[in-house]
Amino acid sequence: KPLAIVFDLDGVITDTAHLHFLAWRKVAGELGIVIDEVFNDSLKGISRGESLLRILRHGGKEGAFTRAEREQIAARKNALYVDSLRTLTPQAVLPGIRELLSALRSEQIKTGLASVSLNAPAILQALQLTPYFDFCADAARIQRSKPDPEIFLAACNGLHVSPQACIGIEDAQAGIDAINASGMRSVGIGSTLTGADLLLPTTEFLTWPRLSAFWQL
Ligand code: B16
Ligand code: MG
Repeated sequence: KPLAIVFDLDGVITDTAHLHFLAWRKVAGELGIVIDEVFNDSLKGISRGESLLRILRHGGKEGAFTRAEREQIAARKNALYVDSLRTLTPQAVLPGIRELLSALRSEQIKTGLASVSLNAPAILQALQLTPYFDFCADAARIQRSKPDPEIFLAACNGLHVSPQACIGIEDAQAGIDAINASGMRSVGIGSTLTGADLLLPTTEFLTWPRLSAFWQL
C-alpha cells in the first residue's frame, strides 16, 4: 500500500472556492472588474497574489496598480474571505472525506496537506480535521505555485516519505500537473481534468478500497 496520501484542501476536503469567489467578486467589483464562476475556476489552486494578477489582467488593468496597492487589495480580499470562514463548520467537509481520513488512520497510512492557502490551518481547525493530518506543508514557505511540484515535495519531505510511495489528490488542473511532476501518483476529482492517473467524479468515490485497488494496478 502507499506510505502516504497528500491532499489538496479547497475542492477536495471542503469547497471554499465559492467563498474565495464571493470575496474576489466584491473586491474586483470595487475596481470595476466583473468576474463570474467560470473565470473563478481558473483561480483554483492559484495563490492569492497570482489570483489578483489574473483578475487585473482579465479586467485589462494589469499595470494600473503599484505593488503596494496590489498588496492592499489582496489584504482586503483576505479580510473578506477570513470573515466568511466563520460560516465554516464540520458539516462543510465534503462527502466521504472524514471516512477516508479515518480509514487511513486505521491502515496506518500517513496523511499530508498540500494547500497553497495561508488560511489552511484555520480551515482544518474549523472543520475539526486537524488531528487527522500528520503534516501540513507551510504555504508561506513555498516559492513556486502549482503546477510546480514544490508544495507536494514539501509535504512528502515533512512526512519523511518518497513521492514515489505516495498518492496526491487534487481537483485543479494546476494541482494534477504539480502531482505528476513530483513523481507521486495522481488522483483527480472532477470531470474536466486531464492527465490524472485515476479520475473520480466526486469525493464520494474517494474510498480506501478504491485507492487501494488503484495502487495495486
Ligand atoms: P489564501 P488549495 C487555494 O487552495 C485556492 O484554491 C485558491 O483559490 C486560493 O487563491 C489559494 O488557495 C490561496 O488561498 O488566499 O487563503 O492564501 O486549492 O491550494 O487548497
Ligand atoms: Mg483545490
